[in-house]
Amino acid sequence: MQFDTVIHDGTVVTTSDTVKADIGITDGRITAIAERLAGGAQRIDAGGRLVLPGGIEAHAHIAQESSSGVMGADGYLSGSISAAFGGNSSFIPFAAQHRGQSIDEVISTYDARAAESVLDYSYHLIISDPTPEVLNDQLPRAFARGITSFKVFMTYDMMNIGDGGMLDILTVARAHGAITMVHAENNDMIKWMNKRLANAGLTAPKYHAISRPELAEEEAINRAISLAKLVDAPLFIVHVSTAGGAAIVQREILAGTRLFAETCPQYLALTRDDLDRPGMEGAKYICSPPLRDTATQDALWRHVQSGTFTSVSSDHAPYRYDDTGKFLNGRDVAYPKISNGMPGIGARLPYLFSEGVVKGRISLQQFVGLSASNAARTFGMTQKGSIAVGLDADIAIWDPETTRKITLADQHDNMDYTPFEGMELTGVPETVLNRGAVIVHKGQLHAQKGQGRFVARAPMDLRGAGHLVKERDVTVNFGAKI
Ligand code: DUC
Ligand code: ZN
Ligand code: ZN
Repeated sequence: MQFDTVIHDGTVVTTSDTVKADIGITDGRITAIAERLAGGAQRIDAGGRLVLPGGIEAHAHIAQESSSGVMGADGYLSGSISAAFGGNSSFIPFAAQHRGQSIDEVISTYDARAAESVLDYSYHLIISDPTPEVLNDQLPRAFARGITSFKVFMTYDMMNIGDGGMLDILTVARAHGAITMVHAENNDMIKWMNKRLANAGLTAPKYHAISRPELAEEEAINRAISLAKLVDAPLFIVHVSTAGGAAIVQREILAGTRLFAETCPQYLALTRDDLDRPGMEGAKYICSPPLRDTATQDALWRHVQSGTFTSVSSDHAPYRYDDTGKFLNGRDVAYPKISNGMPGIGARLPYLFSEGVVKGRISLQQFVGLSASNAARTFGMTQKGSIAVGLDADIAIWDPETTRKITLADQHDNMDYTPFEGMELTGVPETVLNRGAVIVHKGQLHAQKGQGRFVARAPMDLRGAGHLVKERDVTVNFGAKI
């Protein structure tokens, strides 16, 4: 067999196996896996290296305006390059609908923005305006194009669609085999806390941490799950930041609810003390939900270990520490006026590998699941997320031993800080391939702007699990078809 590329002498890892094997690649796909493969126009020596599925970043804000209209610092070029240096072969950023926009308009805007990507990509649609046209015509058109997931907000006045809006979206999603992602925080609890803090003159960045109580997340996670159960729709809870929230997710998964969730490196690595850095430095650590404490970190790690989380995602939301980003509303402003989010798309996998695999918290198999395979299965990237004959040759070759300190320069994004600066990590994604093309090798970029392709995703298979609540079951609800 003729191969374009052979990766040889590496240790190939999937969610089920760790084997010494060579991989043959033809026309961007994996066409052979064997103990020894000869040939290959290009041969990549993976001796002493781990050959893993390329990461799939399932939560990133790229070329996206925030809920208050602030454009992030990374477009699809810098965002995808940073992701590639961080061991990813594809990503699924958000395409955000702001009120009054049609979904078709949103998708064509993001198609233009994403044309620069060096990674394959899809979008999760953020829905903030679920009008009848959106629900009945525009979302079905988006599904037909292979956009099979979206995010809704339970907080932020400009985004919050209320419980009724969520039920409508969950119902449409259920009908098409799409999955709904939710930012779960109780809006009124946060507004009430904000008012009390403002009245007391407590405006420094550190007060952001207490303005969004753990209970606000826990209550909203509980409510979101109840809403999803009422219409028997799959649900994905994004950026879980609390022990209580994770425990609810775990309990529901064990009870058979079709539920998925993620946490993020910042909730595992950083604490609210980072918001109390001198001057306005704490602004760098403002994200929502906010950073918590070390007890929460321990609890979240236990949930990572025990399988509560589908993935560990970056929630890359890059606002520079200047007046284009964090301080768009001025430097000495109260915390609610500071742009909300932090970068991390390049650091996600090196962090998870080092703190997870190298420190013995998770196995290599779990790492592969949390970094790529689970996102591929959950979000319908059927050609990606594992190493098997027939799949796209999306591969990350890791040097598992080299130790380095995280620096801003290593992130290759458009940011002027990294919240993980100085963290010492072992393990480097040395070579990254997207559909067979080497895009990063030994610290050098080999990708061409725009070589990434849109990935049409498959609907979720909704057979099997799932429960019809009594009140919607025609056999026991007096025959009401609702
Ligand atoms: N939610 C996100 O997912 N990212 C940034 C800010 C937010 O509220
Ligand atoms: Zn969110
Ligand atoms: Zn986010």
